[in-house]
Amino acid sequence: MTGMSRRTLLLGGLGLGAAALTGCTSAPAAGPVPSASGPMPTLPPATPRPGQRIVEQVLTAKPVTLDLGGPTVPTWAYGDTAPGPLVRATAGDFLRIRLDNQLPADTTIHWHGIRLHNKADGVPGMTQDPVPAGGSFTYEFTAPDPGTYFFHPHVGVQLDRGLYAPLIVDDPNEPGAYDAEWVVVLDDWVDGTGRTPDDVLAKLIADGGPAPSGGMGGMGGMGGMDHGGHGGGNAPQPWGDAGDVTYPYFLINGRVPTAPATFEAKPGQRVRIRLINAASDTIFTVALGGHRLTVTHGDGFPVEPREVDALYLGMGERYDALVTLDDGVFPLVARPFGKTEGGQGLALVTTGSGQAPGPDVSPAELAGRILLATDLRPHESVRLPSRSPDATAHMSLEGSMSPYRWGINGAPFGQNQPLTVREGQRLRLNVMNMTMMTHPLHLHGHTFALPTGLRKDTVLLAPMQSMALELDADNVGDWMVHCHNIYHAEAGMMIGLLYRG
Ligand SMILES: [Cu+2]
Repeated sequence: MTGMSRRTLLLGGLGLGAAALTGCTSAPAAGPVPSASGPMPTLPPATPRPGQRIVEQVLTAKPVTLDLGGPTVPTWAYGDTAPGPLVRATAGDFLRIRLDNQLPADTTIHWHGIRLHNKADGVPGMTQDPVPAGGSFTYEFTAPDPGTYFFHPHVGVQLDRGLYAPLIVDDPNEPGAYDAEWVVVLDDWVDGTGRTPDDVLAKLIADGGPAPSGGMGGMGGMGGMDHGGHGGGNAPQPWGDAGDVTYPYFLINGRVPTAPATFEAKPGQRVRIRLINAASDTIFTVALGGHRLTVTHGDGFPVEPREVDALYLGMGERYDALVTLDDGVFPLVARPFGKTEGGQGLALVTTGSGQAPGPDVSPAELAGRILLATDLRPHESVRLPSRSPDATAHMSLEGSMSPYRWGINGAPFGQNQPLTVREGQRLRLNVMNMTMMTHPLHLHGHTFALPTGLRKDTVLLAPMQSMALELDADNVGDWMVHCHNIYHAEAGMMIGLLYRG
């Protein structure tokens, strides 16, 4: 396929987006289908192919009062629960999801981790206009890759409300050698407890003091070193200072640990656990008491299976793990890393009789072997082909608590120079974390390869850590690269990655 016809396909997608904006939900006739035989992988189609299975769903974002298992909180959610309704498809399906915005604010949906058509990516001001209060927008895209994903707004700090839900893309070629599957969504909760996430951000900025005049001049280089304000030096390894916000609750599947969600199974059954960290400011250490977990997928992509006692999940990360269940009642714990208030996240796994563990239970596995993404190797089927980079881009993660400002390459988003790439290039991103905090770095529309070859879309970068990430520029559009601490992102720790001809 020539570059010209590839561009034609993209323009077809633009037209579709405009139709959806005006409320027209009928799909235009399918355009030309890109050939699969070219040197480049095909673009994810923007319109359904003849015969393609279509998954349709309506999501209503609205104010709601949620019962977290005792505490009741006014918040915003997709429907009447948080996490919101599961969206489930099979790889290759076409998703047509209408967002009805009943919030008193603009919103969008970002389909986190999906290699989708750019116009469905949900970034206001970059891939679409925000969906106004009372408005609706239909997201239409093919989900090309199986895996565990989730979705959330890409507006302000709305992610830290109840606006998140899992998106599971099944693999038609996977045998599914397990008896049950559990989707486990982790969250840190503050909304409706006397503060909203907007209040939290305003206070972080106010407590950080006035910004120096003259813009971001102080942000470069070691600007992050003045982030010593809350005990980073004494925090346990490996993540140092891992969060800015004190939360009253940590939730698993929307429940506090005194009224936990319960998963039931039979002893000896093999379960696939799909873990999603939908938190805004919290890295979790996850363990299932009395069990070891065999990690099989990271951010949706298969890995060489690895048995661990526990694993870290940064904000926006997902892992799948298999476990063969013992007989009894067991705690599934999500321990917030480096936080001393608010307890922990807890769910129960019940296969027989036994005393339910208390909300503060501390399984021995939390002190065992804890998986880092850098310990994993990719499954050979998803390893990027060996190739020298055609281009290199540098990303310096910078910022400080006082003033509360975060940025990339010397300036906050909107003032920094976007990264650029040409279609077809292998791009090396040399990322340097120049701060004393850990940041989960997330790339839209692609997965990158770690130096080990591990394919991910979100990776934790420890204080002062550098990492070379590689990606194939196979999805034309304007994309974001950003910290998935939503407060850092909103304070400026984002940068564009734009395809240029
Ligand atoms: Cu960050």
